[in-house]
Amino acid sequence: MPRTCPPADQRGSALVLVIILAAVLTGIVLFAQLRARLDLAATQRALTQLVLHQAAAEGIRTALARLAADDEPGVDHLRKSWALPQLVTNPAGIVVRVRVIDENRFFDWNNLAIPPLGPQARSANDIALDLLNLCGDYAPVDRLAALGDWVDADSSGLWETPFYQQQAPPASAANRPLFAWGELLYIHGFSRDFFRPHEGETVFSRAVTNLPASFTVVPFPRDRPTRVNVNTASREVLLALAGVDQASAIQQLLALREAGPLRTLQPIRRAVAPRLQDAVERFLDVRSLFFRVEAVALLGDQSARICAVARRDENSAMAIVQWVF
Ligand SMILES: [Ca+2]
Repeated sequence: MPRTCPPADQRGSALVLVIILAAVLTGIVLFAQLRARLDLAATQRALTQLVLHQAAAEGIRTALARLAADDEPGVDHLRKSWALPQLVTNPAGIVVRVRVIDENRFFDWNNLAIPPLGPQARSANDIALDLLNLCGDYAPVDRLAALGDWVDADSSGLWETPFYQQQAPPASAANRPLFAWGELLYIHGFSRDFFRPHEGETVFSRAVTNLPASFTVVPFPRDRPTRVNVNTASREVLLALAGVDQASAIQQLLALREAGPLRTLQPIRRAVAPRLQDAVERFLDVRSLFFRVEAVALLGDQSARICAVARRDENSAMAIVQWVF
């Protein structure tokens, strides 16, 4: 029986079908390849991110080792090797930037939890009040009272839990040290606007210093103040500590410091008025115990940042107090 060819239109339809099928198959293959490439790129980025975190953590570890190896831990100043920013490139080509910030340069907000030694003694509240004035805040009284009630352990005060219970939503005073700056926003008087840089001609723009350069949060429970290091603190922090009427004493102190780090508090004991001796003994030191260590690892367009607050004890042993990722 003779074989017959399908009609031309049927052959044409089959060809079109084959072409469509081939196109669909090609599309599926291309899509699968693209998907595989994207998955591979995402996996490579995730892997790189992990390696960057490890490199940043290694940067933190190296900085802590440098702090622990300090051959004169009883005196700290900003010319020491740990205070110099480090920039290294590891064998994998990752650039790691490490910075150590002396937390004892600043006045710790948490000092507000420490009661004064007596009615005549200069208190943490007095110091913070002068320092806020120098930051351009000329009405800090209620703000500081609210902060004191928030961080002190007791529940007696105008700005304790009953005040926050009347707010929406109701809250309670923490009655413990602050762990981070952000917590201040829960406290009466510390709005976002208060922390925002003030542009233009305002009292804040004419201030001689600012909040980040003056205060810190040391997230560590204590029964005594976090001291300010006389060798690393700014003029304004020292002035607030001694009292704003002690400008000439602080000027003498800064001149002495220029010549070399102070190894005792004796020069400032001699310089400031007798009524301020308590403040010197209680709030000043020539060494630092708390450090903020920041490490950033960079490779191409990727980066990882780790920050830690560390404490150095009397034996130069370092311990992490808080990790900040
Ligand atoms: Ca309280």
